[in-house]
Amino acid sequence: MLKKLGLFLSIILFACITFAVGAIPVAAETYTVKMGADNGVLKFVPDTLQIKPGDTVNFVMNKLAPHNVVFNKGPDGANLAALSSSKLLFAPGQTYATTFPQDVPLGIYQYYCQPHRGAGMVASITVE
Ligand SMILES: [Cu+2]
Repeated sequence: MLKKLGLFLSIILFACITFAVGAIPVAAETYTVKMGADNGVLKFVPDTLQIKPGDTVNFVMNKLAPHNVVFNKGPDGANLAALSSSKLLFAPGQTYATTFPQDVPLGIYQYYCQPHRGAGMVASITVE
C-alpha cells in the first residue's frame, strides 16, 4: 500500500517537473542573413535557415547592392507581405529585420531579392 502511494507520488512529482520545465519560455533568437556573399556571389548567406516562431531574422546589406527581401511562398495562412520589405538597401551594414510572430504558421518560407531574382538570389527559411 505504502509502496503504491510512493509510486503514485513520484509519478505526480515527475509530471509536475515535466510541466514546469516545458512552461519555461525559450528566449527568441536573432539570426543574421548577409545580402550578397563575401566572395561576390549574388546570394543570401546562409540561403537556408531553421528558426522557431518568435525568432527574428536580420538581413544585412553586404555586397553587390541593391537588395531587398520579398517573401513569395509560405504555408497556408502565412502573412508574406508582413514579412517582406520591398525597400532596396544600398549601403553596406544597412539592415532589415523581420520577426516571425509566435503564432506564425509552421513551414517553409521562400523569398528572393527583386533586382537579382533572375540571377538566383533566392532563399528559404523554415519555421519549425
Ligand atoms: Cu539583390
